[in-house]
Order: sequence, then structure tokens, then C-alpha cells
Amino acid sequence: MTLLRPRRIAAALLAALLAATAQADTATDEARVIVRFKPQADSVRAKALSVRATRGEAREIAQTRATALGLRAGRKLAAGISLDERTHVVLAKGVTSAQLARQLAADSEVELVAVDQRRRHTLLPNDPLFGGADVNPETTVGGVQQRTIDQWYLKKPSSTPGQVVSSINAPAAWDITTGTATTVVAVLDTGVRLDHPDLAGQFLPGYDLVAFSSSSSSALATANDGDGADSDPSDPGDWVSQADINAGRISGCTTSDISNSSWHGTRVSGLIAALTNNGTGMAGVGWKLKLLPVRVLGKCGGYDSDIIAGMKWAAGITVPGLPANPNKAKVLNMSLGSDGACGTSGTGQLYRDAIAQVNAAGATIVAAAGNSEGLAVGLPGNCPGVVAVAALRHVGTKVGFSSLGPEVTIAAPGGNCINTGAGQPCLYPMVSTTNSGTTTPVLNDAAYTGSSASVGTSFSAPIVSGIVGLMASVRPGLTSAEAIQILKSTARPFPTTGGGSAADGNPPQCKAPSSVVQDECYCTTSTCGAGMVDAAAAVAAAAALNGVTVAITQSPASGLTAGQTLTLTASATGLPTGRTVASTAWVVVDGGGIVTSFASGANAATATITPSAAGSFTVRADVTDSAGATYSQSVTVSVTAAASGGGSSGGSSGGSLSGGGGGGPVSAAWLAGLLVAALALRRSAARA
Ligand SMILES: [Ca+2]
Ligand SMILES: [Ca+2]
Ligand SMILES: [Ca+2]
Repeated sequence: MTLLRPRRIAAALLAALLAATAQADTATDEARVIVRFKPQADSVRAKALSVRATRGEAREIAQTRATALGLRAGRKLAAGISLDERTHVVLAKGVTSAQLARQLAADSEVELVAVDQRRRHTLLPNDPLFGGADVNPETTVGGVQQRTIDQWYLKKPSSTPGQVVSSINAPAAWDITTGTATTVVAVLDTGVRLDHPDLAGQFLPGYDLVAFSSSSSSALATANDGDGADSDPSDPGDWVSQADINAGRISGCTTSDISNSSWHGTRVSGLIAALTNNGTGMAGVGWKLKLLPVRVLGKCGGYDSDIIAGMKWAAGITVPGLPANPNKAKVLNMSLGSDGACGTSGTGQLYRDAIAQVNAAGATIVAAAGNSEGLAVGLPGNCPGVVAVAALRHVGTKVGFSSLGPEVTIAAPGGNCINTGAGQPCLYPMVSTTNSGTTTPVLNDAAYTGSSASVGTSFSAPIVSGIVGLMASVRPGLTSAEAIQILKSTARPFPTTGGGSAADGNPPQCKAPSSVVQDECYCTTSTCGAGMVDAAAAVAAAAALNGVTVAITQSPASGLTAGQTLTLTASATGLPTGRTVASTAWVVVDGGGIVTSFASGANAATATITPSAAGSFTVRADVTDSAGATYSQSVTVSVTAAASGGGSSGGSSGGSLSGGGGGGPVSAAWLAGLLVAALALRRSAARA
């Protein structure tokens, strides 16, 4: 694995960084300057300008002053707007703005002159790996396709099929916000390298939950840091050696797991919130977001129990035996998973319960769809309430390794190679922070992934997590339902041309998942989510929701018992002027096995629902206004047993917990983007 270090490509990229924030003018343009007259200037004392003047009055006074100034300068001057009592825009022809500014600055009545420069909207970071506004071009040298690696996936997308169309339009989002430090994104992963220089100061105190569930020798071997749960979520490395396999220390580990350390959590972290605009390394999607490292994976993955405990802890939910998390996450990134349905018993129900709780706590969960090469989405990405992210090639087609299916919410760049032949470099990887240690970490290592196999849905998910973090930065009360609705409604449509290559031919349209693999294919809204994620449109839509609150009132307000009917009423306050509530829809987010649907009013402001037994359930109200914007609120309702019932609650709970599948090691747990994706790419390359 060759790591492309920033100093090796810095020179080539520096030129691209000089994207000017101001445009120079030429003598053919109208010269524009801003002139401030001295308070004692004759033309100011001759007739004062009140800040309460009408536009016409202000213009007349400004023009009188400009005319007098022009007479002294020997040049005809026109006045524009006034910024205050003695500061005006002044225009002239046949001269550059800079020349005019120099000439007028010499006038005895003038206090200050500035060229009225044109500013560009786009805020670009100066990090060398970002590589400027434009995507670096492909070239061919000696028959080998080449490209100077940049953060193509963040840039403004092209509208030309076959070009980089899947990039997320981050610069336009950064014009709105670069994130706030009070918005926390949790990274549930292998831990992180807290000492990576391009992540310095980005991490809040996290937690290590690997082997929290039990301190068996197998669990401790998975943890690889000498103990069970602890307050240090740093990544000690997750390499697996033949010796590990021979010793049989780790449940579910096989020879196919033998690999160097992945530094997976560090890769994910950099994409979300690497230190940005620091002149070093890479840019993150959310420059000022904070990261909460939650270590749940070690050697050969991790247990459902540790992962579920980590989800709850990250969202600020109390977990017995863990200290409280004072830095409640607004977004949970889960670039992890494995095979299995998100059923309503056993493991699936445990994830459903945790997801509903996390969502009700105000946090959005973003999960990788998985790297099954076109098979179905894995757990937990296939659970309700999760933003499941499929991966796109740079040209907007589904990349070979990505899973697909109706559970996918949205698609984002996941990195890809150009498979024109064996040995060709990977031209569109997901550059991120890593560590160059093959087993244990190199301390304080400023390493970045280069053109090696840094691809996978693992890296699509953090792109979306960063975007949701930006959305929550402009709308702190953002709910998971709002985030999902916005991501979908602002997505750009998938391309229908521009995929494939001379070697691979034009790919087919993606089909519903089956037992047959699907490599590159043209996405549809039933296979890859609603479209290609657009950061700028999503952040703007989140900001537009500000000031609107959906409240849910319950009757009875508390103490609901099994068999009793609950009446729920949703109302929205703070709608933008001129808008009214157009419709309300109620959704059972998690029935908890005690409700399946509303008894009445599922599409009205007031709805009723009747739980069959004790437990809890979560419902959501989606209120849509007359302009088509939807605002959501969830509520989790606790239900106690009816007085005469007895025992049904315990039975229900026991059945749920023993439903099969839970508790075992995730033997097929994948660290998406690494081994699996690399294998898929090799297979793909071999066929080409
Ligand atoms: Ca530990
Ligand atoms: Ca630890
Ligand atoms: Ca940086």
C-alpha cells in the first residue's frame, strides 16, 4: 500500500489553491470605488445626508458630491448608493477601478477610497489535498491513466454525463455554514487515532465499548488494548495475523480476516471533520463539527451488544454501567454492519428499539448500505429510521461493491477505480486521514490514504453524516425524520448515461437485489435511494425549517394502559409568513409489538391508537405546510399493563429478547471499504 503524502503532491496542487476571492477588473469595465468623505469636507457641510433620507434624496446628495469631486479630478463621476452619511459608491468609465481609487484618494476632501471588489460566493479551503475548485483532470502517460488525487467528491458537480457528477457540492454549502462546534457527530467504529495532526482538537471525550458486554478471553483479544470497556477510544490497531487464527483466540475470525490494521475509524473521522482550511492535508465536510469517538469494533469486528450500547451512549441515553455522555451526539455514523434482516424479533428488534430511542433523543443515524457487490443492504442499514447510504462512482452510477435495495435512503460518492486493465491506478479514491502502521500505530502520524483501495460505502456514510452535521448546525433542533425528508427531497436525480467504459461497456440499470451480484449499474430510486446527495441544497432546506416547531399532545397525558385508546394531536407553530398547515400524516415508527396502525385519523391532525399490551411504542407526526415543506416530531409512549392483565408484559419482553440471532459474534462483520471492496475491485478489474 502506497500512501500518497501531502508533501509529494503539494506543489502540483498549490496553483489550484489560488482560486481568487476577488476578481481584478479591466479598463473596459465600469470602474467602481467606495468613497468616504471627511466630516469637514465642504460638500458634506454644504448639505448633510440623513440616514433616514429616501433613496432619491440620498442619490441626489451623493451625485452632487460626486460631481464636485469629479470636477476637481477632471473626470465625470456617477454616484451609486450611499452606505452612510458620507460614504458613497462612485462610478466612472475609461479607467480601471484601481486607477480611479488612486486618483480620488489624493483629493483633500476624501478620507478613504476602496475598490468595490466583486466577491465570489464559493468558500474554498486551502488544504492541499482538497485541490482547488476544479476536479483534477485525467491524463494518460505511457498508456497508463493517471490523475493527481484530490478531494473530487466534495466539489461542485458537473452537469455533463461521464464527468464527475456525483460530487456533493460542498463549497456552496460552506457558504451557508462550515458547521458549529456544538454539533457533535459520533463515529461508532474501530476507535480513532486521537494523535492524527489533521484531526487535532476535533475529538470530544469518547468511550471504548469493545468487550463491554463481557470480558471473556475472546472479547479481550478482539479489543486488543488489554482490557474491556474504558474511557480511551484510541485505535490500537485491528490487524489479524496467522498467529491469531492459529491460536483460535477470536470468535468468528478466519484466515480470510488476515490483514493489516485498517485505521477505519480514523478514515471515517477525517471525511466528516478533518481540520479544514489549516493549510495542511485534507478538508472535512464539516470544518467545525466535533467528533465523538465510540469504539465498538476491534479485531474481526464487534458484538451487537457493544454496538447497541455504543449507539445509546452516543445519543446521551443512560446505559447501566457506563458514565453519562455529556456531549450528546446529533449524528451517529455507523460504517459497519453485516448480513441479516432487520426483523421484528431478536437482533432486528434490538436494533429497532435502539434506533427509535436514538431518534427520539434527537439524533440521526447514518449507516453504510454495505459492500455486498449489489446484494441486499445489511443490518443495521436496512432498519427503519436509519439513513442508509449507497455508494456512487464519480460518474454517478452505482459502484460495483455497493449493496442496494429499497432500504437505501440516499447515495453518495464511495470511491472507485478506472478498470481499463490490470495495474491501472485507482483514480477516484476517497482520500482521508489514516495511519501508516501496519499493526500498531505510528505515533502522531500525518498519514493520508492515497490511490490505494480507499473506497467503500464506509466512506459514503461519513460524507452524509457530515452533511447532516451541517444541517444541524443551521437547525439545532433537526429531527431524524426531517433530516431524511430533506436529504431525499433535495437529492439530484441519478444520471442515465455516462457510465461504463470502453472496456466494460455500458452498464445495465440496477435491479432489485437477489442472490446475483450487480456491479456497476444505473441507479434507480428503488435501488440507490432518492438520488445523489447535494450538500448545499440540503443545508439550505434545513435552514428554511427554522422557527417551525411541531408539538404533539397526548390524551391521556400519561399513565396509558394496555387496551386504552390514546388520542394524539399534532400542531405546528412558527410557520413562515403566509403558510398554513396543509396536511398531517401519522407514522408508526416502532410499534414495539403492541401497535401496528392508527385506529383513526392517520391522515388528520388528531389520531387515535390503542396498544394491545404493556411496553412502549414510537410514533411520528409529519406536518406538511402549504408550500410543501414537511416538519416532523416523534414521541415515544410508555404503556403499563392493564390492572387485570398480569404477566403479559414479562412474557412479551422475554420473547423479544430470546428471538434468536442476538449475542453471537458478528462473524461476517465487515469493515466496509477495505477487504471486501478491494476484492470486488480486483474481481471487476480481472473481468475488464
Ligand atoms: Ca478497552
Ligand atoms: Ca481503549
Ligand atoms: Ca486539513
